[in-house]
Amino acid sequence: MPAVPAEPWPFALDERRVALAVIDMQRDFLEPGGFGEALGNDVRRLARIVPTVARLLALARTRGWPVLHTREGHLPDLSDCPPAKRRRGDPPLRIGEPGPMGRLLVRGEPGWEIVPELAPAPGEILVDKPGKGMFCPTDVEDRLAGLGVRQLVFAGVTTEVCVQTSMREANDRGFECLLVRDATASYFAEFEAATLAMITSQGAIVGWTTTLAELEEALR
Ligand code: C5J
Repeated sequence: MPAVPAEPWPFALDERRVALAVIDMQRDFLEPGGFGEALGNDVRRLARIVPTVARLLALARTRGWPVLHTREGHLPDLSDCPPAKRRRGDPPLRIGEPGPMGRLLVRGEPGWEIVPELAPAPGEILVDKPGKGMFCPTDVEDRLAGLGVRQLVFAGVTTEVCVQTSMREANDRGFECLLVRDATASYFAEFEAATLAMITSQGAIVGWTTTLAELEEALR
């Protein structure tokens, strides 16, 4: 088993039991005119990790790991969007309102799609989730169990919201979680740094972090 250099200590990667989870690399979060920008964010910090996530995806595919992609979004009638969630943000720019890439954060709209550079390949797992965490309420736990997956390598956006929530959910379910630091981003540099620190604190209380170069090197 390769030991991947990681914080707080090396991660014993088991390639027979690992999958890659790419969280919410959707146009709505990464491109101007989407939900992220509607919330007042500068999307450029997120867009710049796309080449790194593409390299990580290529690595996982070459190694034959299962790959899953999550998408945050709501049904067109918004019946799966709690009013408390919809009330956040300016009324004309709330979830379900029209934007330059279609209705904000609604399934099937152009903005809800994964950015073309990271498009899922045939056979990869798509997890459509109405919330921030990928387990709530989805069938991902059963699908991972069916594949014998016990370790998850994480990438995606945003570090402190959907990535961290999904990692915490996975950690509570007994998965060993490794986040690739340069393949995740937040709209806020300070939240990104704080999340990376809190994940690995107290002896990997949520999981481990590494860099893509360290992971590549460990697998060479
Ligand atoms: C947010 C996400 N930030 N994918 N979603 O609302 O992190």
